[in-house]
Amino acid sequence: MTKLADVALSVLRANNTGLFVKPAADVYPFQWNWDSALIAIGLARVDAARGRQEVRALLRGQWADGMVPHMVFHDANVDYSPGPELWDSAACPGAPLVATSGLTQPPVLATAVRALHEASADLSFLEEVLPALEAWHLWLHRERDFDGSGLVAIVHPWESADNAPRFDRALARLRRDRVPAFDRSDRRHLAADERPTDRDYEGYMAIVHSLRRCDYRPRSPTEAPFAYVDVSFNSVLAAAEDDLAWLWRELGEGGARAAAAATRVRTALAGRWDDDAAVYRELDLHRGEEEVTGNVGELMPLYAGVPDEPQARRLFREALWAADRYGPTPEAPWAVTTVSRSNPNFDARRYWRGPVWVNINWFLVRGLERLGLTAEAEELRRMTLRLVEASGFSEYYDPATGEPLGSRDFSWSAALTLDLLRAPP
Ligand code: 9WN
Repeated sequence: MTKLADVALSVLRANNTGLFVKPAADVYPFQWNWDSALIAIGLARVDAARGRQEVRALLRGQWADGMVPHMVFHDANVDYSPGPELWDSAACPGAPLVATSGLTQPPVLATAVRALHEASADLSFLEEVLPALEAWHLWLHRERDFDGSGLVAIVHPWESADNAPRFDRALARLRRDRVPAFDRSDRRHLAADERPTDRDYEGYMAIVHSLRRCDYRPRSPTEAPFAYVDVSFNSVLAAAEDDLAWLWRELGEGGARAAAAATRVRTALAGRWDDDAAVYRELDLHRGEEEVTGNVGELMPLYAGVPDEPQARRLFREALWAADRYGPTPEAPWAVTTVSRSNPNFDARRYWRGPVWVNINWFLVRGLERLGLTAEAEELRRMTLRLVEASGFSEYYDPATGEPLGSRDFSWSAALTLDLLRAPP
């Protein structure tokens, strides 16, 4: 094992609660959905049994209708707010015994289960968890494909990239007059200029309070104050459906539903290609117009294998690696930025509004590899490893200086480094 892998592993050990690996020691003491999946992908490289435990712990939070929540509040005496009291999940029909949030997050979990299976096959584990994954994916298509497009909508920015500028207009529209006072534990740990603003949080709270009235199950965009067909979320879903179909075949089943769903989502995403901008268009359902947003989500169909090879090459050259958009420049050598430099809302330090994130780079490396852009994938993979080597396993990084931002010793940055290093299982 390399020194970098050793340090990555020590971060995961330090954040291990015994039941699950928390995203970070102080800032994020509970279990988050896609964090656990990404952590399990790293664990597949070093300790698949521990990775399976991560999946099991998350699935304890699954609701009767199939939703796997974005947060699971396992018993813990910790300083975190807004916490379980905001959601009051126990009052909702079909909620599990453990307290959870009422939202979901990008469904990376099937991809994690596949990574664990490829590292060390365990058919009985597949028998245990595939029905739960199937139920969650079915729930997404049933409950969230509001417009029948084949793509699912998110109903809260916390289901994707919190304060990304692509959500600004939808948040600005919200009524905030009845939002009760709230506390933010993040403020006790992190610099305010690296986090969402209080105005953003008022919007987040307004959406939660509104969704609470329908037990977090809006039947249409009219019942959901925020309804956004997020390209990034759908790209993760398409890849996860592929992986779920693959897993069913390992069990000797056809996986036909998941395979058909992967094709449906991928075809719908392909229809979002914008030939002028060489990226994919997003859609705010309340606004009703597809648009190029200058947010990194518009590159994510690469991860799901959506573009053909000429499109993928254009996306790389004209967007992902372009100096005036997401790529490196002599003054700001670290890529990929989470917001295009040409977007007036680009902010090099503030959370999902510009900084480089390891998980986004990992998704894009995978996508480039999948489409056969091997040299490009390798360049991004090596850059990402140089970044964590220079600046540690932070939550995100300043693209100009590489300065670590947000929480230090962040679990998915460490876990995905183990995967990017390609450590032997
Ligand atoms: C709110 C845990 C989570 C990630 C999200 C990231 C951030 C929470 C926050 O942290 O969200 O859910 O407090 O800002 O945006 O992607 O899963 O790491």
